[in-house]
Amino acid sequence: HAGDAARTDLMTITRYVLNEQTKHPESRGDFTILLNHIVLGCKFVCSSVNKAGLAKLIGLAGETNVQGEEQKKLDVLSNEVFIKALVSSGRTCILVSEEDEEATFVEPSLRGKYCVMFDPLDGSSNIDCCVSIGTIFGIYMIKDGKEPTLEDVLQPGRDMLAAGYCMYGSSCTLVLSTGSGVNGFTLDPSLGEFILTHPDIKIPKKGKIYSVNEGNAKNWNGPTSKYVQKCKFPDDGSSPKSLRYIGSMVADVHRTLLYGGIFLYPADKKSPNGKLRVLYEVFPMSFLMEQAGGQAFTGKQRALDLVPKKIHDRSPIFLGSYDDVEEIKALYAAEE
Ligand code: AFP
Repeated sequence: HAGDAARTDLMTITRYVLNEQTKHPESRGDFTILLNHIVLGCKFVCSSVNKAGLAKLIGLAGETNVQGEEQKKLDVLSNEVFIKALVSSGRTCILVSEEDEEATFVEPSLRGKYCVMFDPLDGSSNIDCCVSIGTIFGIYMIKDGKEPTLEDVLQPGRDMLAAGYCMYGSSCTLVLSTGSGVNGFTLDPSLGEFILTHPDIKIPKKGKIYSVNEGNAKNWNGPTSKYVQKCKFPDDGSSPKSLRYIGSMVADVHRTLLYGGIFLYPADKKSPNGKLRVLYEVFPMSFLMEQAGGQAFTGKQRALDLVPKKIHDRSPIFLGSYDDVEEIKALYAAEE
C-alpha cells in the first residue's frame, strides 16, 4: 500500500535531478555530475562536522595533534574538499570560495561550463558549541566554448542557474533550487543518500518571526530601526513577532524558509554594506527565497539585481516572507 511505497520508492537527489534534466532534451547530464560532486563535498563535511569534537579536528590551522600530524581547521578542510570535488568533476571553470582571496581558474584539461560560488563552512564560529552550520553555493554557466574570465562570476544573481545550501544540523539537510521551485533533501546516514523530504517548499506569505543581530541596533539607520520596533510593537493590532537569531546564516535562513518571517543583516553606521557576502551568501539565499515565493531586498533594490564589482563584495540583506519584506521595502521607500 501507499505507506510502503513511500518507504521503498526513494527519491534520491540524483534521481530527482536526472528527472528534472529529462525536461531539457539538450542536456548532457553535466549538471547532474556537477551536483553529485557537490553532494559528495557536503557528505564529507557533514561527517567531519559530526566527528569534529571526537577527532579533535578543531584547532588552529597549522597546529599539530598528539601524533604530530598537522591539523586543519574545519573550514580550511571543507574548502579543500569542495575545491577538489568541484575541479575533479570536470564540469567547472571558475570557483569562488569564501576561504580564498582569489578565484580559482580550473586548468583547461579539466574545464567545464559551470562557475560555482560557495562558502564551504558558513557560521564556523559556531562549531565549538555544536550549533548548526552549513555550506552555501550558487552556480552560473558560461557560454559554450567561451574562455572563462572573472566577468563570468560578476553577474547579477538573477542569472544564476541554481543555488542551494546544506545544513549540518540535527539532521543533514540539503536545500536546492534549479530555477523551478525549491526542494529539501535529508541525508539518510544509513544509506548515505539525500532523500527528498521537503518537496516544493513554499515560504508562508507572512511570518511571526524576525531574525537579526540586535546588538548592532545603536548603529542602525531609520528604516531598519523602525521595522524592528514594529516587529515588537505592531501598530496594526497584530501580535508582536518572536525573535530568533542563531548567528549562522544557513540555520537562520532555513528556519525562515520553513516557518516564515524575516531575516535581516542590514547596513549600519559601522558597516555600510552590512556583513554578508554577495556571491556566496546573499545571492544563493535570495535565489532560494524568490523560488519559494518570498522576497529578498537590499534596502535599495531586489537583491538578485545587484551586480557585484568584486568577488568578495558585501551587501545588506532583508529576506523572507513576501509580506514581511514588503513592509521593510515600504519603510525604505518612505525614507527616500
Ligand atoms: P562566522 O562564519 O564568522 O560564524 O560568521 C557567520 C556569518 O557570516 C553568517 O553565517 C551569520 O548570519 C552572520 O555571520 C552572523 O553575524 P553576526 O555575528 O555579526 O550577527
